[in-house]
Amino acid sequence: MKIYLISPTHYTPDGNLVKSVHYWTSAITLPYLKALTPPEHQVVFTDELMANVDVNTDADLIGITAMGPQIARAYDLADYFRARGKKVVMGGSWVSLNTEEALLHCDAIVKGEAEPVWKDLLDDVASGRNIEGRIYESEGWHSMVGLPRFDYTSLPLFRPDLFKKSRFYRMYFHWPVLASRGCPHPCEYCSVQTYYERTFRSRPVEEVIEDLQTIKALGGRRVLILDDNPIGNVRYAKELFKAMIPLKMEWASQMTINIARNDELLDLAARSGCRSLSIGLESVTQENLEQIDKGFNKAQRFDEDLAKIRAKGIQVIALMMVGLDGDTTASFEKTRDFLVKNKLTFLKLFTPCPYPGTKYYDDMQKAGRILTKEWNKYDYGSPLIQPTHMTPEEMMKGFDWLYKDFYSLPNIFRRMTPPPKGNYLESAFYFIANLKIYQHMRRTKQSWGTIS
Ligand code: B12
Ligand code: SF4
Repeated sequence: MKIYLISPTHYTPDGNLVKSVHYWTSAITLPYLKALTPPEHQVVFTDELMANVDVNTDADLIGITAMGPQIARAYDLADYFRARGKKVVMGGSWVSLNTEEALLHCDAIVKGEAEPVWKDLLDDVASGRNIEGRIYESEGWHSMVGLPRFDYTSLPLFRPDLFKKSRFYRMYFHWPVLASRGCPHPCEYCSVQTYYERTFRSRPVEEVIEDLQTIKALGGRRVLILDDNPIGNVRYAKELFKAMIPLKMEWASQMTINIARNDELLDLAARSGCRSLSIGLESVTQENLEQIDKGFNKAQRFDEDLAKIRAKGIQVIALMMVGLDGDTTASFEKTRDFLVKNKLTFLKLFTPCPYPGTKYYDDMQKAGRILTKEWNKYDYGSPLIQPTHMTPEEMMKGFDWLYKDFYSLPNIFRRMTPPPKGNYLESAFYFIANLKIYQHMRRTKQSWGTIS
């Protein structure tokens, strides 16, 4: 059987497809699903962010994954292929949390992890059994032991040509590695903890190290640990970081600010090559943090926590939400002051996003505060909920202002100088990246919901 797997891109506000010629990392979903597929089937795949979907494919089965605002495009592609008589199956966190809606567009759904059910689904399709309306879901969670290995050179957003010839690209591209799944925290807007039901599981350390060795053998040194929160189990994280030290690789990831509250863990992260961390600070107002059930973030400790991380030469990418219930129009300036004072390397801003399936969605729905259900707007840079102390227009004006001000030339200089001790090449790299974002913001008129 021929299988065609697709990761769609998302639409721009005027309905065009977002395209890119290079990207700093790649999801592993497509090559991983290929590795999970029994060898009697043929699998090809496309990530639409950097390539065009083969709309005339002769595949028997189309598999579509989707994250965030890609879902709108994913449904359009699913409709298109079904109208041409193809069997279409979808998976990923969005469809898993919204099975009824997704089944309007595809034949069947893989709800949750594919490992335990993908083969059954393929057997059903190959033997002509009816899969329409079916939800393939396993009981419980996979142990994460012995996950199949995939071909790293086939990562859909990896550019082998550039990797060979450009030193800049070799620093820029982060090879994705999976160590764990899930997160034990309760943040109520978060689709990850909702999808994984607050579970946290990890792969055996030696299997992760083998993947890192594979990457190293290919000439890669920079890695993205793509987990949602790799310090979800501190003991495991320490063990992993210790085992990574001899590899002398460099890595980035996303995790909670809790890394700063455990000196040994932070030290091991730095020694194992941690260069940058995306951290969900979310808000400088404690009331906001409590409202979204992220009270483990202590706003009054952020200065101290961030200084500790910086002292280890680790760059911090701040993830912040604006427009939460404790925010007023004065919050934008307060947030900017905080970010500049603490010399944050990058900023990713989010408007509150009521992901369907989450508690936050239910709360906002009950309160009648959801402004739109056009999923292509669920890009984190659009007004999706009615704020309490400002209008949606004020929220977006503040959002745009904060982004622009953070990436203004004077603030880039304030934030990036002096650089943290050590890793000076890294600091130079991030300085250039800031200037590139500055340029990008001058050229692009609208909000920047999908800066990644
Ligand atoms: C790498 C990554 C990216 C990369 C690369 C994306 C790419 N196109 O290659 C970049 C940085 C570009 C990116 C961008 C974005 N991302 Co992203 N990304 C990830 C990340 C870190 C890893 C994905 C991955 O490889 N996972 C490992 C694979 C094996 O797991 P998986 O995809 O879940 O697949 C398993 C199952 O879900 C299932 N499955 C999934 N799909 C399918 C499909 C079929 C057919 C089947 C059978 C099964 C199946 O099977 C797999 C095995 O069990 C995830 C977080 C995470 N830990 O997964 C976020 C994540 C998926 N991203 C997310 C978001 C929101 C975005 C952005 C919209 C953010 C933004 N505003 O900029 C953009 C979208 C940009 C775009 N249009 O492409 C969210 C999605 C939330 C949601 N509910 O949809 C996540 C979960 C992060 C988060 N915590 O919020 N992302
Ligand atoms: S800490 Fe991050 S991944 Fe974990 S529940 Fe909160 S938002 Fe989700």
